[in-house]
Amino acid sequence: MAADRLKIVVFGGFNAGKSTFVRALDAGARHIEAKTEGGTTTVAFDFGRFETNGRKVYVFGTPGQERFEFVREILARGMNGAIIVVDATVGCDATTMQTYAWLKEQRTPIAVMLNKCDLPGARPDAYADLLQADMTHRISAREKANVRPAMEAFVASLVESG
Ligand SMILES: Nc1nc2c(ncn2[C@@H]2O[C@H](COP(=O)(O)OP(=O)(O)OP(=O)(O)O)[C@@H](O)[C@H]2O)c(=O)[nH]1
Ligand SMILES: [Mg+2]
Repeated sequence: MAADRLKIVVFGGFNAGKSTFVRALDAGARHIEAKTEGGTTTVAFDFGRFETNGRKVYVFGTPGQERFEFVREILARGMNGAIIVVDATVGCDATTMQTYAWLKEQRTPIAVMLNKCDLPGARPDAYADLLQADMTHRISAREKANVRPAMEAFVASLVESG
């Protein structure tokens, strides 16, 4: 693995909070989105970057809608690790489970972010065992203060195992 530069790709179902997660890591993140009734949806990708321990980390958020499978495949090329964002108020959809199986098959290091834990309807414990990842964090992507340490722990694990 190139020690000083890492590519991490963020997967997860529609509306899980992937774009919010990327923005929490980088206030200057870029997003290619379309308007929906309830807000916005990613139609290409999110891009953010940050540095930790002298390493540059490039973060790509994928679109969650099923029809964008081809975009996810393109963004996944050459990644060092994958994040799966789960909306802990609704759980995992079939597309997320397929992505998870595919990442496991490729032996990509995975960190699961059980998201929206700030909401009263969140049931992270119900989904924690469903996806066996290298690490699992309970977060709110709206809180930068818990997103950054979760990501730094994942980067550290990639560097150690790499
Ligand atoms: N309460 C709460 N809302 C969140 C959290 N994370 C994301 N949201 C909200 O959930 C909605 C969807 O967030 P996005 O970040 O756009 O979700 P996404 O996974 O990128 O969605 P797609 O690109 O359409 O797949 C937005 O209204 C966010 O503000 C969270 O941790 N807590
Ligand atoms: Mg998005």
